[in-house]
Amino acid sequence: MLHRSIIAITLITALVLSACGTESTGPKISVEDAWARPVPAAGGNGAVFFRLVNTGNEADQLIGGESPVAGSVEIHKTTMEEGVMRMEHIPGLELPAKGEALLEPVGYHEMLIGANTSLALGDTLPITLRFEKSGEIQIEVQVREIE
Ligand SMILES: [Cu+2]
Repeated sequence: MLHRSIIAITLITALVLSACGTESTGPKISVEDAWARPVPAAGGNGAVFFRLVNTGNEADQLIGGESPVAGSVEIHKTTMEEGVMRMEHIPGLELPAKGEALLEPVGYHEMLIGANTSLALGDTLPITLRFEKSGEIQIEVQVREIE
């Protein structure tokens, strides 16, 4: 009898979850191909790159992040002006509905300011990405060479 009611509860839960699923609105974000540059020594700065994919029907915005390996994390935009590379701190990066945003070298990145450890090839580091609507998404990032 107890067994039967557990099955009934499980079925009801499954039905409620699937009903929510079909009516879900808002952004639905996944983070793909995350990687970071090596940081030769503690105290240096690092950069994290990835692709954001939003399969939801609402736009969102990447507004920052944090990592236990860095003093702070900022969203930066790299531009080339007359052969000089510049980085500027931007408050947010737009992620369109049913769209993508790419963080790549000579583009956007999440900058690790003041790494508290060196980061060597093959190391992984945790980083929490913060979004305006979706809140926080935690990912693991592998340190790689620039492709
Ligand atoms: Cu930067």
